[in-house]
Amino acid sequence: MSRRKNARRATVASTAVAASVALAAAVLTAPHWTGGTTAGTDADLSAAPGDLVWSDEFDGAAGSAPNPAHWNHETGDHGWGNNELQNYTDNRANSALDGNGNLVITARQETNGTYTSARLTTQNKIEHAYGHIEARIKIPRGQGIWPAFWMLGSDFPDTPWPHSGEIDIMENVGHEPHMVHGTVHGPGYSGANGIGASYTHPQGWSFADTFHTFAIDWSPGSITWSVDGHPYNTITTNDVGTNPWVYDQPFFMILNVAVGGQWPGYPDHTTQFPQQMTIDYVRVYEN
Ligand SMILES: [Ca+2]
Repeated sequence: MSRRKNARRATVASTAVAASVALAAAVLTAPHWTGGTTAGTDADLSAAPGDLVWSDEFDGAAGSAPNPAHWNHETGDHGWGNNELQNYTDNRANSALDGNGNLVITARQETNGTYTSARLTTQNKIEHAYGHIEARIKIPRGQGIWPAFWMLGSDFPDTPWPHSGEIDIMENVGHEPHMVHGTVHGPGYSGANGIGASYTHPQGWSFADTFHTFAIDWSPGSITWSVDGHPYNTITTNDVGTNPWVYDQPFFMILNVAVGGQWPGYPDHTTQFPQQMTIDYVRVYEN
């Protein structure tokens, strides 16, 4: 297991104007990436999860909406603080169950050249502190495509980002098809100074080729990231130094596919649309 701190860009966390401004400033001052890779050679598996306390298995009729008791749509085309291109919609063309037990988020290039996609959150519906939080996902692919499974503190936006806390369970940028990233952003360590690590596919294959499970094991003062049961990074209160540890509170979950942005760059002639992120389930277990 390798452990490192990567400087990297912020994930957008903003629906509030004030938070957008703050986040945009953080992002714009953080235009470099100095991260490295973590080989997927860990032999030990995550601790066995405890009782399942919540899940969405995404069972339902093809074309139906994700369960509104669990999921909100966040919509808009304002760039989300990262100069992203997509307009997030609540149209079934951008998010729907597939009838085979999956939620599919589809990023499309529309006939007028613009991009649409979807961003779903569990805010004010499903919020948890601690446990084993896992999703089984087949990510999309391509330059400028940016899928993510992540969380924000439930007090956002009343508590502005990054003081609200952000836990990125899985992010991928299309120009790194063999790599995923796990990161926390908090006060004093956000944007370029977010703390995290990356995990490289053990065979060097694209994560978009098949389903993978992306998880955190989260307990007071500690978060461990894993892919397919292989832990690859642990961050504890020691890692944030004198900065606040803001992860001892409930968080809500987010699933989205962004198109373009400072970190992933932008689609080019190699990028094919539509692109789909297929989510088999999201599960929360007690630790
Ligand atoms: Ca399923």
